[in-house]
Parts: sequence; C-alpha cells; structure tokens
Amino acid sequence: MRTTLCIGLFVALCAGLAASALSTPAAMDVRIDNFSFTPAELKVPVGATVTWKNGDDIPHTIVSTDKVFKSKVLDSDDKYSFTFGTAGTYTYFCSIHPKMTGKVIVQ
Ligand SMILES: [Cu+2]
Repeated sequence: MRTTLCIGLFVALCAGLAASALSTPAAMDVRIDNFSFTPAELKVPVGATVTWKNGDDIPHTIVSTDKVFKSKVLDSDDKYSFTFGTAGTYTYFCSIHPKMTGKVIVQ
C-alpha cells in the first residue's frame, strides 16, 4: 500500500519533470521595465508558475482582467508569482498604469 503510493508519487514527479524539460523553462519570468511587460505575451504549460519582477523605479501592479489574480503594489525589484492551474488566456494590466498590459497563454 505504502510502496504503491511512493511509486505513484515518483511517476507523477517524473512526468512533471519531463513536461517541464520539454517546455522552455527560462521563459517563466516576466520583467517589468520602462512601463512594459516583457514578454508581453507568454505561453506556459498548465501548472506553470509565472513570476513578475519589477525592474522599474516606479511601483507597478499585476492585475488579471478577469480577476483571477492580483498582486500587491510592487516596488523596485519586488516579485509576484502566480501558478496557472487551468488552461486559458489570461490578460492582465497594471492598475496604476492601465495602459500597461500583458497576456499569459496557458496550454
Ligand atoms: Cu505600472
């Protein structure tokens, strides 16, 4: 019983590692620089955690258009992470500067 559970966990872990190895692992970060999100459009697999980092000297926020996620106000070098468990297209913006927009496509 216990062995079966351990094997199950191991298989799930391997599947997870294999899935992450197939995608581009470095592309899980979004930089905020000069009032823009880079990349503005990010494609990630289901279950990916995306981390935004504010590289500006000005505070920014990350707010999902559909209210799926919302960061606190990020000062310089502050980070915000969100894990996307469901496939879909998630648009977001900075509530302080609403012209700043970005998109995460989870597939
Ligand atoms: Cu902003």
